[in-house]
Amino acid sequence: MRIDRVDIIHVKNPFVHPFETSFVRFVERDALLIKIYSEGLTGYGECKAFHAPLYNSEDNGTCLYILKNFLVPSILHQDIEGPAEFMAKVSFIVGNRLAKASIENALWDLKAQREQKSLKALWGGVYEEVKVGVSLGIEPTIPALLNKIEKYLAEGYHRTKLKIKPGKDLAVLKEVRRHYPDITLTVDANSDYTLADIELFKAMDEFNLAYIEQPLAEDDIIDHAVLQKAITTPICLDESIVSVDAARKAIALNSCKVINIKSSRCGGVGEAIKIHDLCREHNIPVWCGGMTELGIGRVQNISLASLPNFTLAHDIAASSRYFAEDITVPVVTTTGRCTLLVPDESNSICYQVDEKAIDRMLVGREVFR
Ligand code: OSB
Ligand code: MG
Repeated sequence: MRIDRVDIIHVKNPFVHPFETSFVRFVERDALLIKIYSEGLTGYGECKAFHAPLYNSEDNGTCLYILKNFLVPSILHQDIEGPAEFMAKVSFIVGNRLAKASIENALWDLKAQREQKSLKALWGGVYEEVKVGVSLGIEPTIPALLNKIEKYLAEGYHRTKLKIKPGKDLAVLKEVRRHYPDITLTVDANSDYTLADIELFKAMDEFNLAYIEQPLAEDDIIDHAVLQKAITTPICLDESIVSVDAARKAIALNSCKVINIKSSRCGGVGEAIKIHDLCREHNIPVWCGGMTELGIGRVQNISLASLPNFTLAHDIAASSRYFAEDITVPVVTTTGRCTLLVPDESNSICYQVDEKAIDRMLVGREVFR
């Protein structure tokens, strides 16, 4: 496909409630969108970076730099066969996976349109619907958190994940378990602990968590193995799994029993599928992680989550859980069973990008042609 023009679109969309993680309290989704024009079609991708390099080493500023100086020039006015050829072409660039994935995702959108196939068909999805879980931010008080849990349980979310950080962990968990002894509960530490906290994680075993997500640092694959050996609760890696190679090492070392797959974090859907396949061979269940994305990314996540080894509930909440307004028509909404229906050839589910909504959220646009 010949690439005629690329737009990098900067938008901001306020959260309906601030979302607090161990690393920052988000009040808005500050995001870059990619629009690629090719032979009369347009494909969209969403860059999952944040305003600052807090989740990993990239942010919107670094992504914009890499996009403008390397990634856009590598495709503009070129004939690109598809996402895989693009990834091979930019493999000389070390890291910068969130930036690469934003273009890769837009190329998948174009490929699906050109071949008139769903992403589910292109990626080998099998499920008609996927289960959603909720990720709850750190709240100022335990009663405030209990209120949120109650609200989302009433909506039917299939798993409740609590963000934790040092000082906001065991005491919170104890209260939550006292009120909800039987719910499927997990925690996400976003890398905020070290092996010095091993006793704290041993103490978590009594709360019967489905898994503890990313307790230690991104590059601490050995320490995660030591921790996994010392506790019965499964560890689920998020930040650490930046590639299929990272997944291979984590599995070989027994650093985790579950993996959260985010296509953005590992440089695109092509790599995400390789991780999925590897985990399937090794009986490691996976689920689709989220980056509080806008609709473009959220919709692509639904199709990824339809692959066979995505067996645990996903962080693909209804859009309204984060935003009053979103950039797709329709906006992502859960079924009465708190699942999401996967668009494919056999149903009429079709998400379109809402360009008027993008214009309302617009901060700036750079056009490359
Ligand atoms: O670690 O999974 C994470 C949000 C921002 C950055 C990292 C993470 C998260 C979430 C929210 O947990 C997931 C979502 O609902 O999009
Ligand atoms: Mg996480």
